[in-house]
Amino acid sequence: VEASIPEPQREAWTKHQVSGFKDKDEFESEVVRHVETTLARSMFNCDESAAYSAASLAFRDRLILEWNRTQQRQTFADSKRVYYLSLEFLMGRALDNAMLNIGLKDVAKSGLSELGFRIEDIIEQEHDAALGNGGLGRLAACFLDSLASLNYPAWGYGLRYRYGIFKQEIIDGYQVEVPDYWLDFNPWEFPRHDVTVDIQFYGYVHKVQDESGRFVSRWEGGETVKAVAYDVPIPGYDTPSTNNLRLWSSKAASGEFDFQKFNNGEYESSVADQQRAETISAVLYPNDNLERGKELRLKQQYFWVAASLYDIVRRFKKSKRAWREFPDQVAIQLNDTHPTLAIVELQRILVDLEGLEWDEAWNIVTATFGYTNHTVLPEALEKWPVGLFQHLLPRHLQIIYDINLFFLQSVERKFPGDRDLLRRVSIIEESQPKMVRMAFLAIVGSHKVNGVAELHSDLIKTTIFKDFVNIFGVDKFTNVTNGITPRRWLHQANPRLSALIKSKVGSLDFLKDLTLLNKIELSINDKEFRREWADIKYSNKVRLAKHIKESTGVSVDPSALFDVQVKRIHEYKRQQLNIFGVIHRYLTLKAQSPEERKKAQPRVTIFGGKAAPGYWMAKQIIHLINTVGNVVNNDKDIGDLLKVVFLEDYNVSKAEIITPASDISEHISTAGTEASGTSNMKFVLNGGLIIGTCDGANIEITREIGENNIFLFGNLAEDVEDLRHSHTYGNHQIDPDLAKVFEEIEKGTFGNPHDFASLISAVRDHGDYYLVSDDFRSYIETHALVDEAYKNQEEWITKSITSVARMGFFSSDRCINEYAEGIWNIEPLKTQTKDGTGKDE
Ligand code: NBG
Repeated sequence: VEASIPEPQREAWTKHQVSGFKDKDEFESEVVRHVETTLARSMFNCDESAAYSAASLAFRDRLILEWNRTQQRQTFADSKRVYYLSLEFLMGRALDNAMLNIGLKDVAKSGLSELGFRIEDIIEQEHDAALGNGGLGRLAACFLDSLASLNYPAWGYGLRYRYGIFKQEIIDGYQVEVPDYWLDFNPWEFPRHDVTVDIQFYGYVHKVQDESGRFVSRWEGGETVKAVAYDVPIPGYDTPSTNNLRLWSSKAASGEFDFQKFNNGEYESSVADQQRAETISAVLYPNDNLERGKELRLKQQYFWVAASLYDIVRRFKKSKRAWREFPDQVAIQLNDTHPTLAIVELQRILVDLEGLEWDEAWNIVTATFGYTNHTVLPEALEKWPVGLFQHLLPRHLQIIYDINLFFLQSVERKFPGDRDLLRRVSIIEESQPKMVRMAFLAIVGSHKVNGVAELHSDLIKTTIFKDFVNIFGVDKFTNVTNGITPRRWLHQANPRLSALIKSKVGSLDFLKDLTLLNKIELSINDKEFRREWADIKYSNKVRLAKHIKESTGVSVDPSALFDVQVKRIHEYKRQQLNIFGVIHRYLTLKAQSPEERKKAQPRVTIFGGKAAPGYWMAKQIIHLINTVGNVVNNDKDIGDLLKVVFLEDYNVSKAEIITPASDISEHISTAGTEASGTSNMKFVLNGGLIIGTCDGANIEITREIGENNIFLFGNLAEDVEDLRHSHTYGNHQIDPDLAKVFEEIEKGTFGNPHDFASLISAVRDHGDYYLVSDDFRSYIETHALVDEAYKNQEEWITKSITSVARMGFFSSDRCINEYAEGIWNIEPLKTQTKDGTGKDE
């Protein structure tokens, strides 16, 4: 439908061109207008929540204008776009980020103050957008920030869950999950009720002859659900570029069917249909690094992928180009295997709906997709039963079989007679029941596959995807080490540190080119600078101590060493190693005389993180941390020498308080299990040191900042397999100090020992898969080194400054530039050019 205004009337439009607020006065008048009209309130009933809404709407209006212009620029330029498909976007709060990226936080601050509000209180009103589990979802959010900040033409596509990750409450030391209904009023999204796509499920396939006599497959019958687009503007930092995150929400496809039911008096069942449709986008699956093969999850995946591809293809078709130009216009990145069906769906669109030959279509498909692997853990690799596919997506299963057939034929040509190889690499696992291996499908259907840190990218090439390296050649596999956005994780979370760095770098340019941080190393001996550096850390710790007091009731001394482990609770991340270490420390202190104890370094050990609701062991770990805290924190002999706290409901906005306040943080996964980790980068960027294993990005952090500035311990990835083997087949002796810790737990010192029996037996009796005992000794010894190092505050500050200075590599901007060049082949768009196209003049 032609919706463009005819030439003669455009003058009126131009005359009334809208623009966002530019100064404090205009901001205030926008806030008042929104309070009085959009929210239908007045100065007599404007609370902080209303002020938050109105301020956010004022910023959103500005953003949407820039968003429109950005989209126009991209359309004019007609250059290649990248589409980032992610089932998770862990965005956190939007207002503070928008104010800082646009550069109008000071304006908003004084405006709000004149209207009677403190900006900090207003920011606090916002509910986190928590549409993700952990690192994978937060990485997607950092990537959106970098894509916009670097002016890349990019869209994110995801699901608009009504319930994000659950809220965690700790009741009597146990995790209790509470639903997170976050959409009550969300000023950051634009519903696009005119942008909808009908998505089909179930039904059957039959072959028909088209006009030219060719046999084509038709997928018919089944159920239809409507996808409705909701757009979230993503502001770039210090640029007018504002990109789009499109989230799909499911609705019943209204139509005669419902209407008929309704008229027949089947009111209930027509409402039930409605609800069933809405279930698809109702809730985020709360698993991190775990897949469970539920039908609804597969439905979510297809719903989201089909709607996104329809949108992408619709946009491409407007340009009236030939299909073979599709990969020149479109790059699609698969964030893990969750969107792998997009490969099949595009093949289906091209072959079944657009009439392309199979091979021509397949060349287009493989040139379009890139796949990022985020884990080697077997329990996290997606597999779907063939029967489930057959039922839900019958045509897609046929296409998968065909993709597999052609792939296996090519393998057979290259490695004739190697039946075992064919079995190993088949997209269909010949198990009972047969399974579709999504990672293999993603590899076969993409032109590049990347891991997220060097060690991880090496591991996928030598272990889980080894055969594919032989088949496709090593060049198909690459590494892009993760990164984080310095806008949120330095400037927003730690404004004083950002200001101090600015005073040495000369400007805020380091937020756009993080390698400029290295300039602060020149000031390493500047007394005033060092004092301010230490003072900032201290005041961040005071702020965290206040938060700890308010949320747990425990008083902690800000001058103690703050030791932090915040991340999803998982056996491979080894919070159990940490808490066993804490018990060991407690026992050691208890055994000392009051005189000896005086020499000990006071510590606060801080934990935070959610356990997947069905993950029994992880929940036991949370429980043990809390019972240990209870005993230790109330022990008069111990006092401030050791405190143990568990902060409930760890999320992005809490991370913004916790990260700047750590002295040391723990990244202690069993070597070879943590693909990258990204909080390790956030902590170091905020001047905290880390204790960690030789795993994931810890290795590259060490390379950048120097071995003297990190506390590494534990066995190496290359030795893990042998150790595991020896546990099972050798005489498995556990570490004597760890055995004492177990004895103490079993004595009932920390409550009913029965509650922790499985934690102990996993190590002692069931092969200690995560090498807790093997690494215990070096873990304890390394912590003693941390204590010693901390006593020398001057040395510590030097380490802290040096580390920050050398963190430039870990900006997500670097990372996005690597994807753009090595995988997507896209260029940034100029934001200002004479002809308005955004293309180079
Ligand atoms: C996670 C890894 C992390 C990594 C993030 C982002 C999954 C499947 N993987 O180590 O466990 O930092 O991905 O790449 O959630």
